[in-house]
Amino acid sequence: MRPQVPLPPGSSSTDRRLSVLASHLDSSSSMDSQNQSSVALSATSNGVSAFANIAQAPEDPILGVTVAYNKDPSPIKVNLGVGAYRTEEGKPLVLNVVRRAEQLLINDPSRVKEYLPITGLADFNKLSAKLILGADSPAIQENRVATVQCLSGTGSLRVGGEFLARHYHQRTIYIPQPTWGNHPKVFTLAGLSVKYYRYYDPATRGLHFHGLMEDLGSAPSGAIVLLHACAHNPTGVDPTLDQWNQIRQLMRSKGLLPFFDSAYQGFASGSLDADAESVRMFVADGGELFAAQSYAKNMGLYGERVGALSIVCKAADVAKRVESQLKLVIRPMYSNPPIHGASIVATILKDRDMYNEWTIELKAMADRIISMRKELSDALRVRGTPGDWSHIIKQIGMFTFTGLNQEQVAFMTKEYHIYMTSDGRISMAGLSSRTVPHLADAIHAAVTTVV
Ligand code: PGU
Repeated sequence: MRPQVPLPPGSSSTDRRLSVLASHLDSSSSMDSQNQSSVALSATSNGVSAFANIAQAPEDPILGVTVAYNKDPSPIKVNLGVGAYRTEEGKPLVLNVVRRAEQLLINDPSRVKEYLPITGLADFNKLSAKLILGADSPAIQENRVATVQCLSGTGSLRVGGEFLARHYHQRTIYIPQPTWGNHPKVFTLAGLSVKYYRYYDPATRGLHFHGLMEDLGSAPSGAIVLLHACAHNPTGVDPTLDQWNQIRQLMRSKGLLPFFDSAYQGFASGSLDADAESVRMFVADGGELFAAQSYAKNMGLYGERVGALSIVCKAADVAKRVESQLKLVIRPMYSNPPIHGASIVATILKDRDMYNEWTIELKAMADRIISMRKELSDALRVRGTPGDWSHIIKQIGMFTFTGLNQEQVAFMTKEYHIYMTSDGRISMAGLSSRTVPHLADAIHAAVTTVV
C-alpha cells in the first residue's frame, strides 16, 4: 500500500476519497496511471478517443480468479477462488425452497413490478432483523432497530459506511488483518478512514487474540470496528464465545462501535442461531451496533443481490430518525432496491414449512463443506504431504486459509489448473469428492517442489 498523497487546501471530499482509495488499491493502478487518465479525459477529440490513454485496471483479486478460470480450456480445471457453493457434481445450486418460492411468486397474479420504497420491502426488513437478532430480541420488541433492504452484503456495508461518514463523530473504521479484500475499498469510498487490527496469527494458524485485544484497546474511543459475525473470510478462524465476550466488554468499555458483517449465517455451524451468537451478545447488553446481512450464500441468491442493513439503536425515536437519514443515503445512490430477491426471502422466512425446508438445505450445504475438509485432510495424510494440515479441519465456514504462498498458488494454477486467490485461500464449497485427489496432488507437489 502506498502512502496517501497530501492534497492541497480546498480539495473536495471527492478528492480526499479518491486519494485515500488510491493508497488502498493495487500497485498496478498507481497514481501515475491516474494522472495519465486525467490527461486523457481532458484531451480534445480529433477522432481520438477521450479515453485513449486510459490505464488498464487490474482484475479484481477474487472475481478475477473466475475470469482466468473461464479462459482456461483445460478439462481438469477447478475453480476454488470465489466463495460460491457448488454441488458434488461441481454445479451451482438453486435451493429447492427458492424454486418453490419463485413458483409461488410467479403464480400470484396480484404481484406487480412497482418500485419498492427507498427502504425496500417492509416484510423482508422485519424478517431479516428477526433472523439476525433473534425472534425474541429486546431491540426488535422495543422498536429500536432501523432496517433497510440493500444490494446484498456489499451494498449493506456501503450504505452503513456512508451513513457513518455523514452522521457519526468518528470516521475511523478498524478492520481485521486480513479481511475480505473489498472491505477497505468499500469503506474508503464510503468516506471512512480504514485502519487494521491484528486478527490472524500465521504461526498458530489461529486467532491473534492478544494482538486483537491490544489493537482495539489502543483504538481511539468511539472508533468503528468491523467484525465478521461468523466464518471469518479469508481465515476461517472465529473467536470462541468466551473471546467474543471479552471483545464485547473491551469495546463497550471504550465506546467502540461494532459493525458486524454477516455474510455466512448458517454456513459456519449449519445453525442460523448459533452463527448469530456474536451479534446477539452485543445486542443483549443494550448497546448500539450495525449489522450487514447477505443472502448470497445462505440462500444461494448470489446474483439476486439481496441483503439488509440493520442499525440497533438505544431508543425507538432514534431508530426512526436514523431510518429517515438512511433514505437520504440510498436515494441518490440507487433510488430503491430490486424486488425479486427480497420477495423470495420474505416468502421463505414467513412460512414455517418453507423456513424449515430452508434450514435443512442450508445444513446440507454446511455439512458438505465440513465433509470436504475431512476428505482433503485425509488425502494429504495419505500422500504424506509435509507440514501440519490440521487447520483444514479446524477452520470454519466456506474457506480454508491454507498457508500456501503466492508462488505455490501460481504453481498450482500453472501445473494443475487449480484456481484460487493468491493469498492461499481455497473455497471448500467449490470442492467435491471427485476433485479432492487432484487438489491434494497439487498441494503435495507445491509444498515439495516450490519453497
Ligand atoms: N462480506 C464478506 C465477508 C464476504 O466474504 C462477501 C463475499 C461479502 C461481504 C459480499 O457478499 P455479497 O455477494 O455482496 O452479499 N465474498 C465472497 C464472494 C465474492 C466477492 O468477493 O464478492 C468471496 O469469495 O470472498
